[in-house]
Amino acid sequence: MAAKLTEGERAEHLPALESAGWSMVEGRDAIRKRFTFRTFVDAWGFMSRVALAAEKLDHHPEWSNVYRTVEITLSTHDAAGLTALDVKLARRIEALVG
Ligand code: HBI
Repeated sequence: MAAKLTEGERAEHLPALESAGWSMVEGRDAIRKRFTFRTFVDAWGFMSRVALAAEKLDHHPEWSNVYRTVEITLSTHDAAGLTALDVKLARRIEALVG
């Protein structure tokens, strides 16, 4: 089972994700980002690509879509908090948006 990120690992990995727009969710050990696209179809295409990336990692986002926005929350349920898997998936998502 994945272990929760240590303070050192958080200091190493979270700043870059925060610069990319991810932030800690209040009251939870989780990170969240809202993506806005030009159209609903662009948002849906993004979700399809994220779904495939998530499936490959066997790590699945909590997310919602409203028209052309997609809000993604990442946390590892098995560990009840952030693990390296969340960092990995967040990075892959960033690579997908370019
Ligand atoms: N996705 N985000 C997230 N967190 C998990 O703990 C998780 C998951 N997807 C699959 C998964 N765990 C399974 O490996 C376990 O439920 C068996």
